[in-house]
Amino acid sequence: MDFKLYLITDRKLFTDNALLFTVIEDALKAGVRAVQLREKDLPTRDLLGMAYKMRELTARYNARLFINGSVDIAMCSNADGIHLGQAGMPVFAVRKTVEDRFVIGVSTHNFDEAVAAEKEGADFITFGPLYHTPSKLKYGEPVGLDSLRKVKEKVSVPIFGIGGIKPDNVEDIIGAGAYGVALISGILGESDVKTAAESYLDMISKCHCEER
Ligand code: TZP
Repeated sequence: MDFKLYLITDRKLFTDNALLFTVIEDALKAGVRAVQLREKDLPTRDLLGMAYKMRELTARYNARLFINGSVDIAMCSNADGIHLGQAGMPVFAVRKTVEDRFVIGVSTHNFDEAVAAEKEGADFITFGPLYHTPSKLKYGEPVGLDSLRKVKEKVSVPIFGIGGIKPDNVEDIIGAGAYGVALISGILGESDVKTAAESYLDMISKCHCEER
């Protein structure tokens, strides 16, 4: 794993897709090195078009590209990885098929999902929502840092804290055992995306320096 900040897309935050690509480029200029294309409601061909563009953009900055949920689009767009949810393709089936061709991330929301994801072959997991976030109301109440600590005791793959991440809570999240953080609105919802991304990267490197 060569990134600790995992930026996730949500095109609905923008008036058009071109704007999403502009702000993703601002984040890449700031030093973001991993982007997950997460546009679950898009028809396959539209998603493929976005994946091609996102691959071209992320490659220019030597950044990893993950495709949410879609093994075929990850293959066709030559992405680096696939990010799986709990409702779609199970990790074991994807791992068995792609072997080591793709890095596989898995979204987890409780202890059992986290343990199962590792067992079935995930390279890393996201765990949350840790805090309240309007982006994910359907997952209900935040799971909190104590559950993150419990997952960390059992799971060895890198854990990215997710859900309501702000620069001010990065230190607590990493202190509770997360390897990094994954987020949408904390960066893409800011008017100055480049400065926002830089502040997360600074915070993360500060936390990891203090750990040593
Ligand atoms: N999974 C758990 S919370 C979440 C996802 C995809 C949404 C994160 O969005 P934000 O805006 O960073 O809180």
